[in-house]
Amino acid sequence: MLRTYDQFEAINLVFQSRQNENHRLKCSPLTCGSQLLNFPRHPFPYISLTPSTTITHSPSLHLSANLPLSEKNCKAMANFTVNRVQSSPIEGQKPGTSGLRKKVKVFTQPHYLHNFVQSTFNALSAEKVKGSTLVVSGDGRYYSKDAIQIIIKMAAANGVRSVWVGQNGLLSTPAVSAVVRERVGADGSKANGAFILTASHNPGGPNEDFGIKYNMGNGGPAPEGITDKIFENTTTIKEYFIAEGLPDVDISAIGISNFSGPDGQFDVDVFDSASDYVKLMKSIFDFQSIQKLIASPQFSFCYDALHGVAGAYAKRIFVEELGAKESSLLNCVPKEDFGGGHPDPNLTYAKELVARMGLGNNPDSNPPEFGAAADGDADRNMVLGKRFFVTPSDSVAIIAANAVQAIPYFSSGLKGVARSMPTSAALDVVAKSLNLKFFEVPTGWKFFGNLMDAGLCSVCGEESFGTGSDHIREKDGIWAVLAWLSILAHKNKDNLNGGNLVTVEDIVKQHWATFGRHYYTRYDYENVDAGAAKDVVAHLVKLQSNILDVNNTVKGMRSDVANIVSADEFEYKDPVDGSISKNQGIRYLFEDGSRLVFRLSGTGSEGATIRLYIEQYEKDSSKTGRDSQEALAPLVDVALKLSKMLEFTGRSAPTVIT
Ligand code: VG1
Ligand code: CO
Repeated sequence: MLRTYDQFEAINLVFQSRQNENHRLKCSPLTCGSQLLNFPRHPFPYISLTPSTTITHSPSLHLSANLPLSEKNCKAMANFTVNRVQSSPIEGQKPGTSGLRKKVKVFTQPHYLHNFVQSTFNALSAEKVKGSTLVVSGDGRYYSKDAIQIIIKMAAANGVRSVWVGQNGLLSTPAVSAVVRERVGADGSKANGAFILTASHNPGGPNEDFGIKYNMGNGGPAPEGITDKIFENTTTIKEYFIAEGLPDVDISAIGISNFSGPDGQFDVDVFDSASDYVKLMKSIFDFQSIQKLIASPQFSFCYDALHGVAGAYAKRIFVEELGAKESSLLNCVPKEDFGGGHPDPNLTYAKELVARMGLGNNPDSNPPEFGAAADGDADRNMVLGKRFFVTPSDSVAIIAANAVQAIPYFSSGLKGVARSMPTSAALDVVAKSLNLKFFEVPTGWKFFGNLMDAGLCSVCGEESFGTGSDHIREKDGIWAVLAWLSILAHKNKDNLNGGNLVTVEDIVKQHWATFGRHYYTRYDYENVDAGAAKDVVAHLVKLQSNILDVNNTVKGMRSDVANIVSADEFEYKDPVDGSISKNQGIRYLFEDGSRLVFRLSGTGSEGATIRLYIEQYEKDSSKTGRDSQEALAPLVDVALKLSKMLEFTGRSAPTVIT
């Protein structure tokens, strides 16, 4: 009997044999079980079938068999072709500190996303892309779902073998990193890279930001060598490839869909967004001891996901695994527009949490002992104690100082520690005292990856609420919270049933008493005119050529600051691959260890953001308890006058003070 299926439709075929014997089936293209039987160059081959064989067929499949086939039990398979679409370069696709971030309106113009994705595939080279497994997901912000379908189709057309998508397209940035490093596919495959769809702490929604970045097989952001190549490709692109005839994949349901194209089989694997990450966290921390802390009547906890993707993990980890109350979760339902807020966990934007913790305007009268927040893609963290803010630069230093005792993953010691240049030197003091390798890298997590891959660094952090370790290759907001809970659990292990709780504030103050305190503040001037920002930079660089003059000017402004001993633009030579990154921030270094650092943000999507970082070290433990803005007032004054901030930008105050 001969049956031919020319059109795509979900037909099911089951091979039936009266004699229970093996038969041959003539087909093209065809998959049989999980085995690909696609012979584009050899149409109509014969394959052997047993009565139990499941046949998956594709749109223009021609089947002819000498046996009756019933339409049952087989999954349909779409057959797609590759469409080459003519395109041309679009300006401004240079990835910044962490990927390409632009307004949704920019991303949705014809060819915009396509050009960037194809430029990335081209930068990775066709041989590496063909047959590879790619993770595609993000923080769920507006336009993510459309972008995922486009990337799936482009991946298929570029010969990718499998695309892995977190359910509903949700995966936090750290979870993507964990999935790339740890997850094993149904067929034993591992991921080769990932597109992360996020603009992180930038707002989302039709009038706000979208973003995309590529991560490598180690789970970390593409290094500058690759991002430079991607950008170069965007300036010369002439065409991109996209699958024609591939239907949109339902990313709301867990399961694998199979398709077939000119390069063979193509799968989309939709999986649970949290399980791989939760498993990894359980292998790092002692969940039982954290459970005891959370269960203690002396302790109380709250967590604010600012409607970012962290919500998808917070419930699983803090409530289901660790026993926190549901009511301890704030804004933990991920939303496309982050509820209209700015998903940036700092004292300005995490207003609700700040009030709940007894800080800011309208503080709660009975705040919890511990509070934390995450940004849109859950790689950042802000840690607060009762009426107490922990500076991120202190946070990484405190985690490093306590890691070996409090966190099982580090029990055999730290390989080394690292911080970004503008981050305070609190970590340096810990490294020195514990005799650890220490590295200072430019801003952006991509610079930590090489150190970790080379086994040189275990814990690292940035002043911008980013903390993490070599368990993955991204900063990790929930990891940082678990690290703090572990430290609290460790310090309180003997007094959870009555004794006095060692609080977050106690831990920080004890740290200052031991290591000294780095007073620290950051001023952000957001959405400044780009020309004005360039002028500030040019002015500050010019001043650096004559330190003597600068010191005279500074002394005229304030006599109560130390002398500047050197000034430069930070340059970094990667100790692992020798690559050099220039112009990574303007530094003024003072005799007493104080620093002023100026740099332009690389994550904004409009205008320019000037960041000013101010730091001063106080060793004398009797002087570590001052208010940081008050302690830093003289240096702030000098920084603003020296940079002529008001004159150049017209701004008399920053948008955000941290
Ligand atoms: C900012 C931070 C930087 C961080 C980067 C990405 O960059 O300063 O420390 O690595 O954001 O974080 P910039 O160039 O704007 O200063 V995230 O959470 O946006 O991935
Ligand atoms: Co982020």
